[in-house]
Amino acid sequence: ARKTTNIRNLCILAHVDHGKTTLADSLVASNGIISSRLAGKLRYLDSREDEQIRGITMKSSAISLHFPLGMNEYLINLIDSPGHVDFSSEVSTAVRLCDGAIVIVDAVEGVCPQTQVVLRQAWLENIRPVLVINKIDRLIVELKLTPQEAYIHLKKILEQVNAVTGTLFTSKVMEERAEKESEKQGPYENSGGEQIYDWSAGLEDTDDSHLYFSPDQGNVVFASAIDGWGFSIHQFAQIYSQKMGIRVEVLLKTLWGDFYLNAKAKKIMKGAQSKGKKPLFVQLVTTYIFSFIPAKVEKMVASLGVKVAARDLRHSDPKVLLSAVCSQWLPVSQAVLTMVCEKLPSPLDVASERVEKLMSVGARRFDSLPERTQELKKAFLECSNEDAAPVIVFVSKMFAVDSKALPQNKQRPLTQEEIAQRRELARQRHAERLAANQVSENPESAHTGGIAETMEVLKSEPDKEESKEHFVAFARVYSGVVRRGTKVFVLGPKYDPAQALKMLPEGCSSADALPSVPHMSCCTLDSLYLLMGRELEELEEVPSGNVLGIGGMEEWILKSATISTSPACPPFTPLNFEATPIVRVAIEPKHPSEMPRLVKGMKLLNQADPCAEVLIQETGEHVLVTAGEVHLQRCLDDLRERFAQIEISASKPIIPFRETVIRRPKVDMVNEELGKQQKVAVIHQSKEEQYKYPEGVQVDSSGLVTLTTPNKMATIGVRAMPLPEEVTQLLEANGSLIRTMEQFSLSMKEGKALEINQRTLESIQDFKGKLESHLQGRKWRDAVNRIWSFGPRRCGPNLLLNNLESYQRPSVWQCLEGERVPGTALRDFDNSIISGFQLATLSGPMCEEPLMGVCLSVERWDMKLPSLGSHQDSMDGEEKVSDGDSKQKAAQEPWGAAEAYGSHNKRWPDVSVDCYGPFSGQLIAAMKEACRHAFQHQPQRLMAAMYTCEIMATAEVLGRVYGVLSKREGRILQEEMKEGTDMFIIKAVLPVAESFGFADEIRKRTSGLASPQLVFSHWEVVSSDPFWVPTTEEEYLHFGEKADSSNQALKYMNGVRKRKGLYVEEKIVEHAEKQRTLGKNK
Ligand SMILES: Nc1nc2c(ncn2[C@@H]2O[C@H](COP(=O)(O)OP(=O)(O)OP(=O)(O)O)[C@@H](O)[C@H]2O)c(=O)[nH]1
Ligand SMILES: [Mg+2]
Repeated sequence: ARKTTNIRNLCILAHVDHGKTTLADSLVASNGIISSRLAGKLRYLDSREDEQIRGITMKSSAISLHFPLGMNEYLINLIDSPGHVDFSSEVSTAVRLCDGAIVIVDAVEGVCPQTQVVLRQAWLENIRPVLVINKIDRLIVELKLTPQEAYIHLKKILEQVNAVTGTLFTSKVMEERAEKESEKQGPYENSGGEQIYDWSAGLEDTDDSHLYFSPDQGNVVFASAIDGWGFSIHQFAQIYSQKMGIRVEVLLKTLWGDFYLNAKAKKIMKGAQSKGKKPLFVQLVTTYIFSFIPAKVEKMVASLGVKVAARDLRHSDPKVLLSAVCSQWLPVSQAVLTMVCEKLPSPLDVASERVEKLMSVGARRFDSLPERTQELKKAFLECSNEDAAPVIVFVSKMFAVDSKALPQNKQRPLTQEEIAQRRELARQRHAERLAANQVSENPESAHTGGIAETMEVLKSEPDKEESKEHFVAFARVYSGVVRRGTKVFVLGPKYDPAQALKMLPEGCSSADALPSVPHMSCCTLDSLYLLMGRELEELEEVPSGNVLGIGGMEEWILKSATISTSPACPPFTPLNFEATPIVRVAIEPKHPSEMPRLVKGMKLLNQADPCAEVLIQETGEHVLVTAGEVHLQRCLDDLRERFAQIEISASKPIIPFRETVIRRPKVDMVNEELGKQQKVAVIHQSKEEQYKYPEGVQVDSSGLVTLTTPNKMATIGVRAMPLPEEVTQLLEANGSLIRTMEQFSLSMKEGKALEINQRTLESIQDFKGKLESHLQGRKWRDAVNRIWSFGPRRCGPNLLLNNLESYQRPSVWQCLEGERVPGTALRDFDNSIISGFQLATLSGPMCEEPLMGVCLSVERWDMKLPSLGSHQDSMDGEEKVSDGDSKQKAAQEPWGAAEAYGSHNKRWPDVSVDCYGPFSGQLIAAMKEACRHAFQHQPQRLMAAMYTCEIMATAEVLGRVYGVLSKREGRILQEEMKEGTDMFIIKAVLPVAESFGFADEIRKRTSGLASPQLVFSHWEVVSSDPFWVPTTEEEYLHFGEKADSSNQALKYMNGVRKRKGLYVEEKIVEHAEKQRTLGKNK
């Protein structure tokens, strides 16, 4: 069983509750680890208490199984993953270690949002999926479908799933993949002229049919995991081949699809539908399973040779009978594991494209990597177990186990006699205690005795010393053999083999004493484990291609890492996390003295969860960021019960907002066109007039804000404009491209060139083209080429534009230019302007939340030239570079010519520090202030984070669902009937700020029928103006004096300001009343 071709690494993926863990139970039971009677009820891989209580999986866990098939003995490393959207990062950690996946779809619910997500994840990681349509029993018992209806229903579900795969296939990812595949050899033909696809060899065919799910392709199983039965058409083909004397291959091709049996001619014909015949699948398959009439059963049972208990045969509930017969006749584990071994690739079949992706080539060109690194690709492809092969291991997450659970600390399982002995001992002790105490503290225990007592003894014995958390790394070997005691390099995500190879002596190994290299450390692997669900088994060595656990790595690895014996190994590409951590809470210990334990606990939690983030804010608050409410709850439980073991309290969730500006509205708050209303009295002056700008800040009528540094050396003019929505979205979506561009510019500044691969360059070109197409019109002329920076953090959804005509700086798009355009050097302090912009976009003036969708255009930047000569008055040395100046002048003077800025002899030696501090700092502060004022001069709005959710509900509870949604400011996007059911699917969006308790409320109001999953979707402008006060009679009548009754934005804004300890303006309202009286008295 140690042959690499016989290993399958796979995970089970699906939408929440579609039956992953239940199916895993059946597979586990096939190995005798749990009894088959309990399979489906135990949910063995849900080993956490809260997983069992809530009935949902929260952590991925792995188990190794054996499966004999024909002459071969397969080793199957199975990973069960959670389906709830909050835990999708756990899915990412599982998918990374696998070569294939079982995707499950509920036969009633069909394709759900997470089904689409997991299919996408599988594609992105280049792993091959097979499909299980689960809960077939519900079609019989709940929907009461006839065999014919069932066939049509199943066909629809397959179409749905394939539609998702189809869109993935046509998407860019798939195009590239298809391109690569077509270079390889196509299918070969056998003598009969039929095409045969050699799956087991793992060759990719030009034919794309294997990308789709179809029973005749052998990649679909129909199952009822809970009842332990399931089948592929393979099994039926075999049964009928014998019975009817038709070749298995023919049946395989015709059992699914538009074929029917012509009984007279004893032939299978095409065109069942047009001729009104029963398709073969109905006639030979669903008829048996769907019309399970008890009278017929006894005969059938006899003919199948299945043993069914007489009690079950006479059971009045047809479901019991169905399950009793089918689980023996068509055991689900047989069907699923056969499909897995035949259709999923072995570790040897890894595609070269996947290797390059894993090797974290990212935006770089593969051939720009060091030669020794490139050579490692071969090791990946060979997946060799030779001693000479380099060890390459990837750790996708760290999980905490109790020290008691480690095999070293655990006694071997007790034999029957030992258990009996202990039980006796326990009984004696108990009796003694009873006698001693007279009064028993716990009266029940005296009666239960037996097992409970034994459990107590088993538990309490090894538990004397304080239980300590241990971390086990969840990992896979990609090359070489991992042995206990091997010395290895642990490579962090930022490790650069090119840099390291230069620093390290030729041919060194991890056993040598080496100079310290950034992001690399050396350690010894001291414990290796076989992952067996709840149990770990110690191993001496693990060969290539396997999933394993590694103990004792917590000091070296935070969440994930790459381990290798070769320093040329690149760190693996980071995991794709689908979830955006968005729910944050501040955490405090109940007793302040327990702070150190909280800190330690949060550190452990951070390590144990792939997606939770732990931050300490400037205010000293300990903040926990999670993917959603359910995830938050789990993290808090973990902290309380496990990692900190103290009482803690968590703040209300901290809701993130964004700040933006919009175009001046044309209508007022009562929807009347601005300027046309009768202003009966001036109730309020317009905002601009109220707003007092501080000294040194000037604003002209067009909104240009001008500001001078305290030392009067520099003057900056900035204007803020809203970006078109499409542009903001583009910027949001292309953060990683922007980062690559930024890296490129940085390397250019340092005089090196980063080699960017063709594909990335094309994406950047494409991105640029799209930006250009959305930035049209006079206002945006040449804007794309004038982009100075992105922000905040140099890659966010805001733009800094260089609208200084006299300053041509190197473009942010330099990487697209074949050669460097000469003569475009940076002006001194260019970076200060960027930094000021970064600060301004990181926290806005409304409530210090980041900006979004704002363009800040620099239109003036004057610097006073300090007296270079000695004889002149400093004022004479003043030179200007600005738009306001005539162009000729700018062109003539030395400061106008860009090269001059870069020359070193004209730096600012004298002015760099004065009584106002370093000049660059003054410039940064001035730029930041100018941006803030420019922002405030425009109509400001908050943006709220929005969730989307899909709710499934029956017609009766629909009204209540809508009630809850509208109360929480939700909006319905779509409502449709789910085909073949009486359920409605409602798609809605609602603000994250209103979402807490939403899922619970929906569940309660609909008696548990609808249970939505909230997925972060986008940012949306809150339409109300937080600074709004009524200025017309109509507005005044409509909103009343205080005008804050309905101002959601103001509520949000003040909420954030209060939390941050910022000044909360409450004067606006007082002011308003005074104004009004004034107006009336006139
Ligand atoms: N009728 C029916 N119910 C099933 C079947 N398989 C699973 N269930 C039920 O569906 C529910 C969810 O099953 P799980 O196995 O926990 O689902 P899961 O996909 O692991 O869920 P998460 O891990 O939380 O995403 C349980 O109540 C099961 O009893 C099936 O074949 N038929
Ligand atoms: Mg589960």
